Amino acid sequence: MRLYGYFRSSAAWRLRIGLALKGLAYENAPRHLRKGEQRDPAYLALNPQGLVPALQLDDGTVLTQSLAILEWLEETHPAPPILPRAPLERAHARAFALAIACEIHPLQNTRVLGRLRDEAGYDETRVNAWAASVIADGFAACEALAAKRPGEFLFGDAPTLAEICLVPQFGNARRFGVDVSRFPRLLKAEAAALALPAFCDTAPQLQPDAE
Ligand SMILES: N[C@@H](CCC(=O)N[C@@H](CS)C(=O)NCC(=O)O)C(=O)O
Repeated sequence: MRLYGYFRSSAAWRLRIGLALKGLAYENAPRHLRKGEQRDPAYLALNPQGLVPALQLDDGTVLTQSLAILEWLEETHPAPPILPRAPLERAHARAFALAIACEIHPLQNTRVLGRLRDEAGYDETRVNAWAASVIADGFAACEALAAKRPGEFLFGDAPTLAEICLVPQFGNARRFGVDVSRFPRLLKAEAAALALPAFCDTAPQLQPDAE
């Protein structure tokens, strides 16, 4: 398998975590987002959305969208599971993951911040403030969703899609200067996850393309 990603891409980090949890090896194929390599015609032929990650299987099939790929991984390599067993808990874990992947992350994505600079004339301070505020608002909702969850992890005694989305989003939160101390339940889940090699060994700064 070949993983098209970028060291700082939180969506690609989700997949690195999922692959590591499942014990699956892959070849790294970084695309430098700030140099625009996600828009190279050869890459667009693989993923017309011009986004990372994409996972190319050994038969050439290309999978896109991190959560769809993680669900595919769960279906094809069920052990260890990355979703709770009970249907209701699975729905809650998926909802938490989607709260990050659909409602927070897209608003601070490279191309959205680029449009704020190029079309709305935002300077760097204002761009970073925008990113920080959408992450902080989203994390406040996630903290409320998670507040009454017992234990270390959010949905049971092992990490699920929830932590797989949460930990990389914390990376973005800190990068944009969000005061993460406001989110104690989320921090607890992050700490539990980062104690595991699948989370800490796949961190952006440890990637071959890290700068
Ligand atoms: N919903 C997509 C999001 C993918 C995504 O937004 N990736 C970012 C990096 S984290 C990207 O490729 N951005 C490039 C750009 O905006 O041009 C997924 O979960 O895979």
